[in-house]
Amino acid sequence: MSAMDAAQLDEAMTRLAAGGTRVLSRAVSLVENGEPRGLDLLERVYATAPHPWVIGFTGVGGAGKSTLLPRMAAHFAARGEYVAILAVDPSSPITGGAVLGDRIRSTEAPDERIYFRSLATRGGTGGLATCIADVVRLMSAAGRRIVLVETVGAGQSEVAIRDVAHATVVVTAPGLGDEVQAMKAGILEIGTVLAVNKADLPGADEAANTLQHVMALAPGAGHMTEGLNEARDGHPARWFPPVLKVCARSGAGMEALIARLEEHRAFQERSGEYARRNLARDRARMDERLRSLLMERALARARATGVWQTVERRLQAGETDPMRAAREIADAIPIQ
Ligand SMILES: Nc1nc2c(ncn2[C@@H]2O[C@H](COP(=O)(O)OP(=O)(O)OP(=O)(O)O)[C@@H](O)[C@H]2O)c(=O)[nH]1
Ligand SMILES: [Mg+2]
Repeated sequence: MSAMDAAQLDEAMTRLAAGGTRVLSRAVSLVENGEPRGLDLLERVYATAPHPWVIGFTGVGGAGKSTLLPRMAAHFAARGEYVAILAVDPSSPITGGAVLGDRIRSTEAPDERIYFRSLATRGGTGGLATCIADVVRLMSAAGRRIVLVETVGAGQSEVAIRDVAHATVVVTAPGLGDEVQAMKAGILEIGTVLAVNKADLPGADEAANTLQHVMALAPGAGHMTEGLNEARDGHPARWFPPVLKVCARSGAGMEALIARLEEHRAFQERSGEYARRNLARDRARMDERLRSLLMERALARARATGVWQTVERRLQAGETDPMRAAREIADAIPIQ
């Protein structure tokens, strides 16, 4: 648990940069478990590694996300890119069978250009979004500048991924009947691309058409074409989510999907949105780190002056309650 010295950190960073998956897996565990050595490492990681390009994938269970991500990663890898796939499941216990299976899979991955990892974290003290952001940045330090993130389970993880991703692919498939559900959840609004997977199955065309119609009815959709709409009639350039049919099983449509995402990234870079998202992430991380540093210092101070012990004794004796006790300690800590 003890912290690492400078020489050990240098070595850890060098080994990370070499791209080895075993070293990377150990580093992720340190960060995921919120260990002091993980924090030491993160200080180096944030100081040296740039933000990677992060693409989030969301959509109902069974749409084919877990099949699609490795397939997409393989296409990136074939171009010589190093990629990370993160599956985020805050609901599953750390010792869960599926997660264990996934972790084993990561060390057996046939292509070292593709690193797979599932995160079963509940986010520790800093919250889920912070943990994902840290792991994402760690991937960059390990030379993986493209990170694909799959949300598993609904709600919390989707929000956390939206915070950290530059783009979101909403995945659906024929026969799931979830178009209406997706509309209700407002999920179409967050999509960069709407991918209708399982194009090999009957009903894929119909599902894609339905989605296109739904999108055309969205507020502000009038006269927009799929993808990039250049500035005109007083409107700035805007992005309208294209609907794409893909087949994760055969890989059909994968290059088109990647091309759309790259087009979107170029648009974001040009408009400044890409940098804005990175900055928002950095600000959130700064605040989170500041919170925990101040907390550590304040508690150390309260213990050193004996205030914490005095109030805690009164709590034990039933002379105060937890809420009042906390306020008493906080009030006794001088803030210069
Ligand atoms: N026919 C066909 N089946 C597919 C395709 N892609 C995925 N599947 C199948 O669909 C099922 C669900 O795929 P997953 O990749 O596990 O779906 P998921 O979205 O990750 O599901 P959750 O993790 O439960 O949310 C599996 O049986 C896949 O083999 C495809 O392109 N065509
Ligand atoms: Mg899955």
